[in-house]
Amino acid sequence: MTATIPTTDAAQAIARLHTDLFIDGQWRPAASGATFTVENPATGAPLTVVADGSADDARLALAAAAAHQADWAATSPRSRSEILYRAYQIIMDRVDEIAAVMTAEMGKPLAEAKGEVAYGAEFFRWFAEEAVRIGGDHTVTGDGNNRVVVSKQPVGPCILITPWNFPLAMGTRKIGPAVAAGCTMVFKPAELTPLTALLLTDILREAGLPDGVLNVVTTTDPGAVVGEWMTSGDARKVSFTGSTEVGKILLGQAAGTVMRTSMELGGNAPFIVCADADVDRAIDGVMVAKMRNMGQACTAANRIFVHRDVLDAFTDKLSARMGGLVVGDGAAVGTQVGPLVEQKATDKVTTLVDDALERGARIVCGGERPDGPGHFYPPTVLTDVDPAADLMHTEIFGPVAAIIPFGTAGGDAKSDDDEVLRLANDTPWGLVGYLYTQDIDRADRLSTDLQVGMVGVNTGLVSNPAAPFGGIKQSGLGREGGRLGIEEFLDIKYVSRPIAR
Ligand code: TXE
Repeated sequence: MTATIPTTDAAQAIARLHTDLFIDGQWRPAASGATFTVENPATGAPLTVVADGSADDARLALAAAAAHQADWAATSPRSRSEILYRAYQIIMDRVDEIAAVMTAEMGKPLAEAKGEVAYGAEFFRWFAEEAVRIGGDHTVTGDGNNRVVVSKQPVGPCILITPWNFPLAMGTRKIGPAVAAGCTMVFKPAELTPLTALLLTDILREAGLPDGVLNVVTTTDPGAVVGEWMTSGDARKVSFTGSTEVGKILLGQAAGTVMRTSMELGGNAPFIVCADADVDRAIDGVMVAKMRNMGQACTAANRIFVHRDVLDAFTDKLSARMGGLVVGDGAAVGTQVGPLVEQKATDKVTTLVDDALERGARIVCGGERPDGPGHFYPPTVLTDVDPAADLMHTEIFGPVAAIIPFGTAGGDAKSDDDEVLRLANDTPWGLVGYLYTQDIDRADRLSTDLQVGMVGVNTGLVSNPAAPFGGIKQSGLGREGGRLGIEEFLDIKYVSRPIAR
């Protein structure tokens, strides 16, 4: 396939990439011959073209996954573990190359991309270790007459669908446990960022993953490709990370075959700064929770609730930090904030900020969209945001810190906590919450009563391969990572046997 080769550092890596579909161990063009162009969001320049798969390609991919399931399930946990560990090592040996590709297609600054590569690789190392620890259970029935052996088996062929915001880590977080558990897979990466996924595919192949275990279909028609997989009856599980809207479509389709589902959907994270918080520490935390990935994370601090006692200090310090960030092409030395992923994203952020301003919010810094190429939005701080503003009820997915004051100056701490809990929980989402306080009892109470799956106490970063990532309410179903991550890819079976006496 011909490709437009850019003149950046990523060019050589992209030129070496396979850009076809990967089905049954073979790179092959889409059956229709169609391709689509991947662009650099910092410049709008084309990077390369990749195969644009259709339902026909999807059918072949799932057929390959189904055909190899039994053999793959019969491999030893140790051999699956070794493949993952080799892939982990290859990724770590090629951090710079993978990060360059990721930055070129997605926009995040190179330093962040390298951090994601290390984070993403760690899922392979973690699940290499979990692969050999898939245990079971054994008991004797109450009457003493039967032995019950509970074992775990791979659920079967899995559908993996990833978003564009963490092009490597969202893939490894799903592929790692699926490989460890002994599941075959069909994998559809986001159409905005297929290149990192294709590089990862090549790495897994190099690490020794057998043909047919991982089948990859890139496409601009996810509804058709994934719809084919969801309705065919051959897939036994879907693991999705993306918008709540698409998650609901998939849940509806999954009902048709009663397929197992893992859904990592949107968030609307509250970031709570209590009156007794260490403000400097809270600023460090919010810079991570808000600005990582230019705010394009489901864990992003969407609503920053600041107690009136520390409001001025927090707002001043935050706007000084945000205003000093260097915005530019993620590939350029010194860039701290890259572009958003596409034009639609900058338009969405602009609309949300305009709505907040119309409802009385004030801009403390930023807010002016620059002219020129690339999908840039400046780091922006808004204060006095009305809890009814649209950005309080939508994922901003951009570098906009929205501050909502709470509590009464020098007021009763208990009623202040009640107020902020009510505001924080007033959302259909429940992925993560952050809170800053130096009072251990308050931390315990707020973390207990926040309606979320994850809480960061005096930290702005909760993602960790050792922890079970996931949310409650409309943020999703299931957990990824940690000891629980592999369970999502395992079925439970018990065998009952009379005890011969
Ligand atoms: O998500 P989509 P988009 C949120 C965030 C963002 C908004 C829109 O608020 O602004 O969603 O982003 C695939 N059947 N998150 O439009 O469409 C798609 O190809 C099957 C939060 O990019 O959900 C991609 O692979 N799959 C989220 C994946 O779904 C379909 C990360 C995600 O894209 C499909 C991303 C269909 N009908 C966005 N339609 C997070 N949890 O971090 C699309 N897809």
